[in-house]
Amino acid sequence: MDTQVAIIGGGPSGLLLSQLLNRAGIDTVMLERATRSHVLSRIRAGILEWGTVELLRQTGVDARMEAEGFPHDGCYMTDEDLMVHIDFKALTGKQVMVYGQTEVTADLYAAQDAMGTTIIHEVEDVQILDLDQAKAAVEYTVKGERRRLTCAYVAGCDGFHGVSRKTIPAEKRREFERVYPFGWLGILSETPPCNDELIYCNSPRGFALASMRNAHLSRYYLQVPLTDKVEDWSDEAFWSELKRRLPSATAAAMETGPSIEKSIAPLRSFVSEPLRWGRLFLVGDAAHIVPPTGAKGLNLAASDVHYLHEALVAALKSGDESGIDGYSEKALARIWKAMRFSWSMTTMMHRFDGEDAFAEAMRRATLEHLAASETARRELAENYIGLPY
Ligand code: RFL
Ligand code: PHB
Repeated sequence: MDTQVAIIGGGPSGLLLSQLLNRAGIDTVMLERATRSHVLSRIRAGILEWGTVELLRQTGVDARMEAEGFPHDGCYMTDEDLMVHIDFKALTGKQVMVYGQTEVTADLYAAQDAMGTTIIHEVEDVQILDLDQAKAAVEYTVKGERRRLTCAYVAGCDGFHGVSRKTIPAEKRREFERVYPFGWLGILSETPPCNDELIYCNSPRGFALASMRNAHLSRYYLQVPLTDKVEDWSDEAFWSELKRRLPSATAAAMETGPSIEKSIAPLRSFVSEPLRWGRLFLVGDAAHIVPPTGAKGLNLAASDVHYLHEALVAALKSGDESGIDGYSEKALARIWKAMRFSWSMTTMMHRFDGEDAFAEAMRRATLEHLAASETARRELAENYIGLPY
C-alpha cells in the first residue's frame, strides 16, 4: 500500500486533516491541482470559531495565530439608523478569532513541510477508483506522467468544483441547493479598520460588511448584482458606495486607500448527501457550500475534519469502524444547522431585487427584535461563535 489516506485537495480541509492524521502517526499523501503560490494567494474567510481555534491548537499549528490573531468579543448588526451590538462574550462566554484563511493555510503548509508529508502540486485528471475493494486507488497525471496511488481511504477535500463528490454515482447522491440572486464584491485594503468589531449592515441600497485582518488591513464587502464584473468597480466607486451603505458616523470616520485585492463571489447554499461512499469521505466545500454571511464556510470544513480524523484514527489504529460508519450522519447534523444559520443571516441582511415592502419590513422587524430581546441576541451569538462539535 502506498499510503494510508490519500487526500485530494490541498486547501484548508486537506491540510488540516493531513496534519492531524500525521500527528497521530498515520501516513498521508496530498494531491493538489493548483500551485502552492496559487493556493496561498486566495483571499477568503477571515473569522475562526473558537472550535476551529482549538482544533488548530490540537494540530500544533497555533503559534502565529496566537501572536497575530485578534480575539473578538462581539459584532454589530445595523441598518440605516439602528445599530445592535451582539456581545458574544457576555451572551455565550465565548469569542471568535480574526485570523485569515490565507494565514491558516500558510501555517499548515509550513507545518506539513516540517512533518515531511508528500504534497504533490499541479496534478491533473484525478480519478478515484476501487472504493468497494480492499484497497482504494487514486490515479493522476503530473508533468505528463500517469501515476497510481493505493490507500486504505480517500479524503475528498477538493472543494465545490473537485472530482470527489462526482465520483459518487449521481443516483446515490441527494443534492440540496439555493442560489441567491446576488454576489459579494470584496476588497482588501491597507487601511485601519473603520471599527473595532465587524459591522454587518442591511442598508436599503443592499448589504455591506466591514471586516478586517489586522490593525492595518481592512476587508470590506458590498452586495452586488450577479451581472456586475470586478472591472465595473473602480476603487473610488467601491468606497463611495460603501460609505452610502454604512452608518453615517462610521462612514465619516472611515479611512480609504487603494485596494490590494478585489473579487466577486456568488452566494450559494448547497449540501450533497451522503458524505461517505465506500472508502471515500467528503470534507468541507466538496460536500457543502454556505453563503459567507454567517462566516461558516471554513469553520464547517474544520468541524468535518474534526469528526473524520477521529474516525480514521480509530479505524486505522484499532480497527474500530464505528466512527467512519457514523461520519456522514454526525457531520451532516452540524452542517444543516450551519446551513440554516447562514441562510437566515443572508435573508435577514440582503435586499432582494423586486422585493415588496413586506420583505423590507420583516428585515427591520428582525433587527428591532434583536435590539429588544436578549434571547434573540443569544440565539444569534450561539450560532455565530459556532455550535459545539
Ligand atoms: P477549498 O479551499 O476550495 O480547497 C479545495 C482545494 O482542492 C483543490 N482541487 C483539486 N485538487 C486536486 N484535484 C482536483 N480535481 C481538484 N479540484 C480542486 C483546489 O485547488 C483547492 O486548493 O476547499 P476546503 O479546503 O474545503 O476549504 C473550504 C473553504 O475554503 C471555504 O469554505 C471558504 O473559504 C468559503 N468562503 C468563505 N468562507 C467564509 O467563512 N468567509 C468568507 O469570507 C469566505 N469567502 C469563500 C470566500 C469561498 C470562495 N470560493 C470557494 C469561491 C470567497 C470565495 C471566493
Ligand atoms: C471576512 O473578513 O472575509 C469575512 C468576515 C465575516 C464574514 C464573511 C467574510 O461573515
